[in-house]
Amino acid sequence: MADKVYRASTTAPVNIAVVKYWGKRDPKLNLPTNSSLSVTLSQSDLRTLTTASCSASYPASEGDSLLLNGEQSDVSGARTQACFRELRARRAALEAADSSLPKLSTMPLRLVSENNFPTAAGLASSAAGFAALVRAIANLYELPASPSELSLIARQGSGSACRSLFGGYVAWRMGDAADGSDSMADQVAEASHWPEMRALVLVVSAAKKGVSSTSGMQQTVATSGLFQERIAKVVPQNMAAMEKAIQERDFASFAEVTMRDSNSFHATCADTYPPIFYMNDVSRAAIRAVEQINAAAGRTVAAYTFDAGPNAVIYYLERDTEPVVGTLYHVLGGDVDGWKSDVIKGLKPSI
Ligand code: 2P0
Repeated sequence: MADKVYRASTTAPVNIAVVKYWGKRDPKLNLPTNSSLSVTLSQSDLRTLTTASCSASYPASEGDSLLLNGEQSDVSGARTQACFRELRARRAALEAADSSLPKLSTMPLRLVSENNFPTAAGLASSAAGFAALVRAIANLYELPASPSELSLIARQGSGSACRSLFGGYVAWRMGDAADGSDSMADQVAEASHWPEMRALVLVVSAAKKGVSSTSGMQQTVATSGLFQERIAKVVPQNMAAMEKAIQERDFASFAEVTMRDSNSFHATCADTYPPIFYMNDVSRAAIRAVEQINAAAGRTVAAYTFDAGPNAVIYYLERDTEPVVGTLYHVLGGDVDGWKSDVIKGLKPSI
């Protein structure tokens, strides 16, 4: 029994925010300055697969470890340690209540994690990564935790990770408790509520971003006046309008709020001192292309959004694939310097 290896695996998908998380009111607990809302993409397209194992036979001197895409990764960071600590505490409580349970909480953890999307996609992987890490260990420990409870833990690994514990349309409610106990995600609607939704990732650059999200948002909180307007007025309005648009399957409203919120987020980046620029000329060409597509269609058929980097994600409905995807290939394919042809298209929100 002493050398028995306990093991559990899980996958977690990538999510792309349509109302952006940007700013921490408590950097230690990863508590945000505003709520956010995202669409979780299909696991068959973009996901992290993580296996967690533990055993009394794993040498204690080696401690916990994480093999990420085949390479040893550092687990000593405060965020990863916070996730391990929270999960072990919950397991230890179960073991204290039932002495017949094996003492998994005292054993070293080994994690093996793989992304199925190419690094060249230039997508941030921390959301899917921490969501998979937390759920794999929760499964290993047989914790009776709901997705919302797990989202509380994953949030401490990376803020956006709390949204990847759910499929479909997901809100991260900022909460107001000082200990973060009410800052967690919930599902606004299942993917099946709006099955025509599609996302297209336009890869401008796979290069690692210049300013990390963590440090970028700290600089914005500290220096941008525009940011105060965003968190007090713009985001609360956008959250309400976005939830309504999703409930009513109103693509024109969904698209307008998505584009306005991306623009607002990047405006606060530009208002940060010194300014932060995540979009480049190629990103702005994608915005113009979406404007052209919508003007030509005479209605809103496409919405762009940009995270902390130059790559665009375009949301559209399946029935508008031809004018949206066809035109983007045509407009951006050959003519724009710096554009890469490798796009990931037709991504469906996960079930
Ligand atoms: C989002 N981003 O809502 C926003 C939009 C980037 C722009 O969440 O410091 O990697 O680990 O909590 O979650 C990226 O920030 O930051 C992010 P940490 P995270 O998706």
